[in-house]
Amino acid sequence: MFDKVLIANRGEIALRIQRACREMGIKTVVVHSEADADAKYVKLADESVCIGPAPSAQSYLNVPAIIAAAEVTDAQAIHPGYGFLSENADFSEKVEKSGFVFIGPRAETIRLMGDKVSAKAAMKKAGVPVVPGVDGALPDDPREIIKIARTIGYPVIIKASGGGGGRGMRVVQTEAALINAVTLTKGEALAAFGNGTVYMEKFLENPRHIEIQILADQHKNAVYLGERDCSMQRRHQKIIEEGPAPGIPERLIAKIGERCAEACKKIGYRGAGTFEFLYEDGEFYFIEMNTRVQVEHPVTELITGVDIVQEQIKIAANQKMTLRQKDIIKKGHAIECRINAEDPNSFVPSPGRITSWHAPGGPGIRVDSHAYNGYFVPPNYDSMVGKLLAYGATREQAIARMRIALSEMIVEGIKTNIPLHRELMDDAQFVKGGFSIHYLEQRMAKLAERRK
Ligand code: MV4
Repeated sequence: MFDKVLIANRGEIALRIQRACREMGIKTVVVHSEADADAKYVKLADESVCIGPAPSAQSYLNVPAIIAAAEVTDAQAIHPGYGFLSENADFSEKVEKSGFVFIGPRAETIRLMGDKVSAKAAMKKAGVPVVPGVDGALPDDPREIIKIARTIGYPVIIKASGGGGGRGMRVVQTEAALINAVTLTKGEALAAFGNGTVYMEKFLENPRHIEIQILADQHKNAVYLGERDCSMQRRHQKIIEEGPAPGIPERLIAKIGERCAEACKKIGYRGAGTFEFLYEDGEFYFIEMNTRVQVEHPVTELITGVDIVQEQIKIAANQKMTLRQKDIIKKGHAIECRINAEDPNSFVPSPGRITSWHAPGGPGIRVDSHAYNGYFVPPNYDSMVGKLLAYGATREQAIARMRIALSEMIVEGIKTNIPLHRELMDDAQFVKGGFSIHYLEQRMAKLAERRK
């Protein structure tokens, strides 16, 4: 096992990784920007290294500075967390070439999944169901493109191969709009990702976003840890995640989960990962794979009792997974509310000094946050200041506990989305469960209409 791990991230996930390391007897180095120098989680680490000024491009994305920090502190492995460099194949390659272990998949796998056309092809070949349509990149010839769209049937969606997470997509309703939409998407993709490759899928009108968490080691073992329903989102920012997914039969989850684990073995996947699916009318359609630990991983930890971050570290250290599929038993229900420093109505970020912070507690409550009384939320990064999770024997109990926790929670000095979460815990559709990815935006539009 490693003696010392460098954490190349900030905020709650830097603290989360630190806790995993501490429990395993591993020393930690946290790298930080000037804006994060005074944060308590930085002081809690065994060592810390300032790697640059506040802007991410000069600190959390500064590859030479991070590798130099690993060298001077004698760390053996680097945990990238989520965001920043976590899905950057060039970074993972440089980390390994410099003699450190990258806690994540091989660079080759990150590259394969980063390109959505190749990811989809690889998953289809490995037996994972994908959105029906014509596979591969779109050709240049407009007549060919029109033919492909006719085969698929309208509406279709044009997606950038270099995109993902909602970047670089366009829905097309009619043939008249098709070629212009393809040209626009290609141009945007080239500008944003340096890759003008686009592909086409049947557009699913009202899907749910269901994802499968997996773990795979370097000894041909792979398991799935069940699913999360991440449909409560706005502009591709998830707000609430939960598991199990309400109303989806366990046999369907087991079937798709087995396919995912099997696919991991086939492609030689290493580490933790997530298969993202759209779910509509009882069918799963693979859209993307995330090759990192995700914000919402604690939902799965609460249901399975598996510490996903510790498993990532053990896998990176080339240990054999002791977990077998039969040992993974889903129990109870977990809900996560992302607590963001933002206006609850306009979603405009609200950085600044937290003048009062009171975290809830009690049975089934977990708070993953680096914030505290007097903490300054820097304006330079993501607005998430923490995650509030509620676990219960049933979904009803988890919701009841989440309501109480949200009523206890106090954050003053900045605006947060806690009022929105309080509303959603009493929202009839949320309480019923099983809403689509469009629910939150439709609800907001309705409320705005009523205010007129
Ligand atoms: C889709 C889709 C409907 N049909 N693909 C958006 C993020 C990216 N991961 C894929 N996305 C979508 N792909 C087909 N064929 C609808 C979305 C989508 C979406 C997906 C997951 C979560 C939120 C979403 C919000 C809007 C659109």
